Amino acid sequence: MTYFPTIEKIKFEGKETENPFAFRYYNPEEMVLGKTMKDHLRFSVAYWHTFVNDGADPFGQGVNQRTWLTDDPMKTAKNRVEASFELFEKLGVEYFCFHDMDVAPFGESLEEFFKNLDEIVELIAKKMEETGVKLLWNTADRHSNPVYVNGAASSNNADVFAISAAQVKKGIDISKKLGGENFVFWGGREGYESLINTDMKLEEENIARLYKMVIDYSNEIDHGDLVFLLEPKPKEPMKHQYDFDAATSMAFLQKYDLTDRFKLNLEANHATLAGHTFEHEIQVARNYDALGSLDANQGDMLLGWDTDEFPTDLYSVMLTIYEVLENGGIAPGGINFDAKVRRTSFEMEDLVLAHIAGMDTFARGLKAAAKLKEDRFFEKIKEERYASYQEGIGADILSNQTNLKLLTEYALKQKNVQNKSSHIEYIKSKLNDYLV
Ligand code: XUL
Ligand code: CO
Repeated sequence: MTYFPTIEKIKFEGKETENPFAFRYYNPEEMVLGKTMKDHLRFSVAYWHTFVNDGADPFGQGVNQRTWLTDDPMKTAKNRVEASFELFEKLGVEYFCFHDMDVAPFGESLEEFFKNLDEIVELIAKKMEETGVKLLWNTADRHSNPVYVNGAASSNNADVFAISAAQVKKGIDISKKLGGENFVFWGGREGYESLINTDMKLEEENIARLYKMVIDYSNEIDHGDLVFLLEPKPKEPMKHQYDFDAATSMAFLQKYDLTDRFKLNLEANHATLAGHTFEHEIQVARNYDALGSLDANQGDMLLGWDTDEFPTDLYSVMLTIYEVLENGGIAPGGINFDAKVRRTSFEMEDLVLAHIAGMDTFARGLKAAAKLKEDRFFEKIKEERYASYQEGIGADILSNQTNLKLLTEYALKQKNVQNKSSHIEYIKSKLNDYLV
């Protein structure tokens, strides 16, 4: 049985090819800065957008043509597993990510959900073994079930806190069984609508309590290498999300002493919703030594919500991958396409075309970023710009050998302080050269 009968294994054919089902830039084994493209990029497919999303929006029903759908939810879930591994192999993507709710139907109760999960996870394990595809991360969906209407670990209802904990425990058990490298917490409904009825301090403390339990449990079951990732997002679904952006999330992790086991999973569209660029968020994470993994997508500045489009904006991707290179790589994280096809791209083949577009954009971005690094493009600019810290008073400041009194003495002697122009327009036009 094949779910993508018209699709062969996608090959690299180079940029001149007219074949839409070929890579024009992504050449997995090609070496870039001493490492294969595939090892730099560690691509992952997001199960929810690719195998579950039906294309419905608030104004219309699902439109996506999907060959795995049946009337029986368990049968559909099994078909999806088969279809997903077929797609991973055809794309040559070695990682995938899923929420518990993506892979198995909830049924009538938590107990039934766990039973369904066990059955499907068994099948996933078999397919992983057969294909060598690995689990980048899994997560517990603690936002779609109506029980989470007031939050999960941040709920005012302690019973809900317990249910959310049980779902997370199951998720970590699944991670252990499947050899997951990371485990994500995106606080889908961890936030609030109004302070009028919200004990924000208690809610945040409770989230931290859950994370302490999570660390303890992973150690207890001998899964202590698992990296936990907090995924910031400023809004949607909640008006105020607690993990607003990278800096807010780091403050939380530091306050509750969680930085040993927790890093960040950063997403491009979440960055722009927070009023930041993706590269800003990555740089913040790097400053804290906390870059974990990336959810690759792009938003639409004209819309202002989380559109989760496949990443095709080369400029932004180039700067993103530059940050990854500066980080010394992204492993054990990866580049997960947390992206969905537009509603008008409803055919099965669009799932393939969209991933090829994202992979090719990242491959091209990688090459441009590697050239920037080889040329020491940004380093040279920054070395010159911060040269005043290399000697004299600047060197004293950097080596902490001065104080307010000494600096005042120095300042009073400076009669003619000169600043230099940044020539930022020239720099931007030179940067454009890396894209052509
Ligand atoms: C939601 C989002 C999630 C997380 C995993 O905006 O990005 O899919 O990546 O829960
Ligand atoms: Co995401």
